[in-house]
Amino acid sequence: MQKILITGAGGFIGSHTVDTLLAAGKEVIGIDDFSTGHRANLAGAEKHPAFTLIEGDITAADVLEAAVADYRPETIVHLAALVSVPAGEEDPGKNFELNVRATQMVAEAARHHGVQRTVFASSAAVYGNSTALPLQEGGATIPISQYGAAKLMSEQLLRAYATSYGISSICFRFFNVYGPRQDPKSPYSGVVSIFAERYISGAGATIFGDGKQSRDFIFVKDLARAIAAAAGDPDQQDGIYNLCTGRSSTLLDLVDILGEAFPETPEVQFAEERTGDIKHSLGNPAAARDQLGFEAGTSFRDGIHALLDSL
Ligand code: UD2
Repeated sequence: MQKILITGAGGFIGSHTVDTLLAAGKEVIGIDDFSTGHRANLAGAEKHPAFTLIEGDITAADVLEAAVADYRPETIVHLAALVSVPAGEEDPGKNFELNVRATQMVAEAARHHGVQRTVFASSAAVYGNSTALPLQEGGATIPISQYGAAKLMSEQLLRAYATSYGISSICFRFFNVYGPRQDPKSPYSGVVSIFAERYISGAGATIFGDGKQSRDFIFVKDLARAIAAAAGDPDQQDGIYNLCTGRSSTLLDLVDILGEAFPETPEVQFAEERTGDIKHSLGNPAAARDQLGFEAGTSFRDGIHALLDSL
């Protein structure tokens, strides 16, 4: 049975990836220190005989090395991270530790123990403020945050490990991911989970700006399917790929869909635009479609309803 080790297994994206890999018949070794992930996210996985959980911090001496030496996975999926742009601005040292040095530790553990491939969670933040929409993998990468810079450095490190040591590398640039298990209470949570939680509790939502800002919102289970395929299918091609839908949705679209589901909710409020916000973000999904056969099939409406059903 193919063995896949996954860092950040208890996180929002990690736990869906674990579930998808287990459903595909893989043996999964998950590592998480539950600093931001939640053990409850792994409730289903922990009942599965092919799942092993290691509780630990991957940047602590030997945690990762020992896990990779013990289990000898074919692939490492590296999702553990300091997970947001604002968190990286608040603590650049921690950002570097978790979003660059940890990647290097993953790559070294891979090199020492014959791992064949790494799959890495990068971000659309590597594109910075580019307005050349839709964003393409070959376009300019000029990050404007500690977080974006670290993700770009990690992509480059993994690419260098591929050329120097032949460890296959697939890096995914996530766009705006939403869906079940994204913690709405985190100050860094995405707008979809914040608004869903507010509508469910009967409170109105506040839009920063005019609501016409748009994002490429991708449903987490679609994203997890792409990650799991990259991890489990050796025929998938090395490279850097956007994980996005290629479809643009505004915040006004979001409140329309939520408003239909909760007609009694108070009118949405409008407030000052958030400093540093970009107006539009949209990815080009062609490379992932053409080279990996991946398509994010879930419509925004269906994804929002799936999220609401999970709450
Ligand atoms: C996302 C990431 C950010 C970075 C960036 C890269 C999250 C939470 N943020 O920022 O870390 O990776 O992408 O491009 O994943 N908004 C409201 N009301 C609220 C909350 C948000 O109007 O209560 C607005 C917000 O001002 C923005 C839009 O919703 O215009 C989307 O906000 P977001 O934080 O979900 O995502 P984004 O793309 O700004």
